[in-house]
Amino acid sequence: MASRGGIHALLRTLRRTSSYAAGREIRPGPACVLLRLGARALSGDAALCSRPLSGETHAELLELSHRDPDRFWGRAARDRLTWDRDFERVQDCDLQQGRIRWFVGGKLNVSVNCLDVHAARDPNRVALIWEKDEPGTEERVTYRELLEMTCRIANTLKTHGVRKGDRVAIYMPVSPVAVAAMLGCARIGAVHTVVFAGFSSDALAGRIQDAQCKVVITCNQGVRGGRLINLKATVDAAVKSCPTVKSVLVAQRTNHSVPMGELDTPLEEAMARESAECPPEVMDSEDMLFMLYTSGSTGKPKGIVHTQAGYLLYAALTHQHVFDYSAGDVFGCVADIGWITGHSYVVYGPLANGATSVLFESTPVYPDPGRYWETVQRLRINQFYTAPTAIRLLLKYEESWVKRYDRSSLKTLASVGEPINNEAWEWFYHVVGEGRCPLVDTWWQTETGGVCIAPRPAEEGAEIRPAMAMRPFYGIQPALMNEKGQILPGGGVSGALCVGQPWPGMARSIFGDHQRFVDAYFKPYPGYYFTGDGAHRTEEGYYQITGRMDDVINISGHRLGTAEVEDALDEHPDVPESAVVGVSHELKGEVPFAFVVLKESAEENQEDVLKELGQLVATKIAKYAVPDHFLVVKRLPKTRSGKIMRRILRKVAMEKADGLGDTSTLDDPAVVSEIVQAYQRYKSRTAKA
Ligand code: 7RM
Repeated sequence: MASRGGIHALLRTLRRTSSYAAGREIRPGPACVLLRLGARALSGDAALCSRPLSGETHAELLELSHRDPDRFWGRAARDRLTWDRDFERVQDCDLQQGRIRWFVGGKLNVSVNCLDVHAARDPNRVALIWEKDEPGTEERVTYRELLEMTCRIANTLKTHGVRKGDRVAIYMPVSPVAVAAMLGCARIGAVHTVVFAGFSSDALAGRIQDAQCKVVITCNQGVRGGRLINLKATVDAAVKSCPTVKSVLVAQRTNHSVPMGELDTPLEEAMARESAECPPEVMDSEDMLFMLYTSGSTGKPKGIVHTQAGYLLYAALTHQHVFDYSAGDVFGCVADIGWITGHSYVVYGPLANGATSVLFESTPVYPDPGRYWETVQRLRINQFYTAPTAIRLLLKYEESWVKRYDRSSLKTLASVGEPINNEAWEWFYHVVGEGRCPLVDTWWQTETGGVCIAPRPAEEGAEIRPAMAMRPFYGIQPALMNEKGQILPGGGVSGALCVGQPWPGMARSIFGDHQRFVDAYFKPYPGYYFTGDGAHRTEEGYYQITGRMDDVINISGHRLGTAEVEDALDEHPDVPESAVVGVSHELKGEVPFAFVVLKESAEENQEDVLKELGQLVATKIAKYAVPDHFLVVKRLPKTRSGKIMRRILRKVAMEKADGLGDTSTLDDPAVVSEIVQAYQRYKSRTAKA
């Protein structure tokens, strides 16, 4: 099957073709103050210059992080990061204005913190285990090797005209080359924007255009679940409408040769021509590190901006404390690098901590539903981090798919992306973890940079409740608000989840549209960051996330704005308007349900039009965004000012039409019964089919 010599053949070639250099000498950061955050500091690494603070319990640290955040974060930053120049101010933030700045005046390089510091001390430590699609074909990459690859890619980017501040799109699945591409950008101060390799060429083009990328890094093909995906062809189609793109660097994942055009350069050949050393660019704490597009409730996906020091520190600290990582552990986060989870817990957090991070290329059911646990056994994975959608899929199979594999290496289980239901939680905890490993439900967002609410850290052995994120991380101050924008104090309350204090990992802006950033996150509740989620706080003060409060839906942990789907549908000449809502789905959590109004002339060939609509969404966005349900209606429920009332459509589609709530603001309440009837006809049709 698709496999070349792999990373080691590549590294051998690279070494033959140019001088090989081991990790360069590094000096510890200027400020040797250690905050021994937590019971177990990273032995060796962070213990460089250790002088523990008094007060070491999680409760005391938590208290400090709230009482004196500058002291807490200042010490953490000086302890955990290697700086070229110390910062002058811990923070300069104003949540009223949406101004977020951390470690002002500090200088550092993120790739140095993720690679050079570890390569200098322990060059042969394994940084990455690439768990390729075919079981048993994994490859290990040491810190020294990853540093070398990173430098070669960094130099290749320079040769192709990339300078500090330029944007580079990365359109490839998880692999060592992809990680080196991200870090290669960080090395020279370029800004990466990783685009999930499941997105269509139109979606890719939209992101490249918005970010004005100079270079795209991709590979000839992707390999997943035994299938080949022609990524290069998608890039070819996308860059046609992207005049800013001057070069496309193409890595070879398979033997398949793809047509190479004028813009294209084979990546490995280019890397072989470059030096294995690349002096790191000295970056300001607040220079941009990367942007990552994510869906909002309105408009096009937004390029969420993260910067250098604060993001890295927060990713590293949460990686250690939320998952109970300790030196030498093999950390297995199976997310793709196309999402924030891959950025923070496959790449930046684990590498900043000198961990061995697993790159999972396959699917939970390839070649069979035992894949995750067979991988856990073979790689001796200590922390396993996945999404509820995968768990819901796997629990349908015989328990023997889990039990036949040795899971004794596991110490922590973790979940992210959407609320985890009780059944999935219990199965993950009892069947996979044998009731032995803490299972942490981690709540966070692209915008938060890292985990904000999770059961850990907590006092040693503290209780974990099923299906609950529970406790805020250091420095996080959640607040729940009612509709009037008032804080809801105490327990037993539900409201809009906000955060009342800035933290280093939070997003800084939306690329090219800072006002949208301020409006979306800081205007709704002045002085607070608004998450878009609702939450419940129990009498004990534990948080349970109830889900999005806006028009964002969550399909298998993938965030999607219903407005994006509507925009795609409305492009069809026979569709004057449409409305999309999310409805529950047993495996995927939610799926899109589309209500479409068709032109009269199109009513005869409805079936064809609906098929075209599905294709349209797949080409404009991605396959996962294609609605599972299409319902043709004469008109949509609207307010007198012309706003579509999606709340009513959601109720209809969820079959809760008896509790439609207040429909008095509807322009014509008769529309409701029309739609309910259309829905019932649709139901009886699909039931027969
Ligand atoms: C990390 C990530 C963010 C949205 C967020 C929530 C939902 C994520 C949980 C969750 C309940 C969780 N980033 N979400 N984690 N809901 N419990 N543990 O997923 O930007 O892609 O999505 O996902 O609605 O706002 S994301």
